[in-house]
Amino acid sequence: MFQADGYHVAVVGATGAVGQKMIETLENRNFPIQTLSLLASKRSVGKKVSYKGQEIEIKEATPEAFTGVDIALFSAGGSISKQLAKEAVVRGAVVVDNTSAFRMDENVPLVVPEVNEADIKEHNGIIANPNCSTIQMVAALEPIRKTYGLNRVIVSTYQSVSGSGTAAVEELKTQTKAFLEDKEMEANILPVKGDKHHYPIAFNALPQIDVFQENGYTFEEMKMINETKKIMHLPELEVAATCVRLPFFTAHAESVYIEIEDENVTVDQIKGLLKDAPGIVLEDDPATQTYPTPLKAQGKRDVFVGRIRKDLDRPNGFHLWVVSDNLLKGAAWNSVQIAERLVENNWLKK
Ligand code: NAP
Ligand code: 3JM
Repeated sequence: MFQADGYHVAVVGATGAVGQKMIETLENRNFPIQTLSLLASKRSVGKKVSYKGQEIEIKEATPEAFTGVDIALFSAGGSISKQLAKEAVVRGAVVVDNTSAFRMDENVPLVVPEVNEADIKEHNGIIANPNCSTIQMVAALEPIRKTYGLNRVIVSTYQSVSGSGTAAVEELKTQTKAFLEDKEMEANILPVKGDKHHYPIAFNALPQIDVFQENGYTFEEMKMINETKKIMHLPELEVAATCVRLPFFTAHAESVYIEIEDENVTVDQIKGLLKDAPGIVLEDDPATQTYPTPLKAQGKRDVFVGRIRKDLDRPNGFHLWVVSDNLLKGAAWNSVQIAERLVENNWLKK
């Protein structure tokens, strides 16, 4: 089960929605692990989590917990990453960070392996995992950009509650039950945990994910805008985003409008590119009502694309529907993929 020639791996936020999927993904991928440290807050110390049939006790995430760790996967929120990621790095670990803490830092690569794998090797101890909504979109757009160029992106998202953690998942369950029993729905978590105003998510749609910025966009929208330009190495790319939370549990869907450089491209040519692209599954056949949905994408590692149409007014415009499991490709799987590339390419040590 544990390999003597494997790595010392730590998962920070091991009790959370993302952390749990990280542990599952490490297990499913048979990642070469010699020791596995599962770290969370003080509240969880002593809880047990199973890995390959063995019960592992949760320990508190402290600077000393990273002694001897080779690879640390962080998903305990931005403030924990800001406190502890560098503590892990000074102790010799390479950190794959799932939070927004370092994503726009120019010394930190921001990586979706299907798009910019080579950026991993430029790391200085920390590699950032992009936001879930960004990851699935850039994975779908990269094959198109490579062949036909990309000028503009306008995206609207349809995001599940698991993106806001286990408390939001519980809140949707409780509110749904209350609503169906004609009781008052209590809202304590969404749209932003810890914020002043809360709205019910059950039977609703919330056009706010993360906090508002001065320009009127939410932080989630600005993450999509800024991260897309960085990952695709297209600082001049025009990107606009509207991010919406909806009452389903897992996977995010996106309506993506793009303008490419070439005006003579057909829908079949775009489909041909996506059909053979790494990590992408094309599910697109109006005749048989075939297209991706969040329920079908749940539990899968791929990014699913369908509903590809040419814009009716602009010859270089296309519309796509992109769906993926936010906890897998959007978080845990993308992080484990980065860890796999680190060890396969011998990029752990500089
Ligand atoms: P969650 O279900 O609420 O889990 C939060 C995790 O953080 C739990 O394991 C929790 O441990 C741990 N934690 C909280 N306070 C801590 C502390 N003081 N010290 C150590 N650990 C602490 O949230 P989630 O959905 O898994 O998300 C976790 C983080 O991952 C998010 O805040 C976000 O930054 C990132 N994330 C990234 C993506 C992405 O798109 N890449 C997607 C979702 C989330 P306890 O159980 O002990 O409280
Ligand atoms: C997804 O520290 C926090 O408040 C976490 C907020 C958060 C983030 C983030 O900004 O790191 C919750 C859910 C993300 C993310 O992936 O960007």
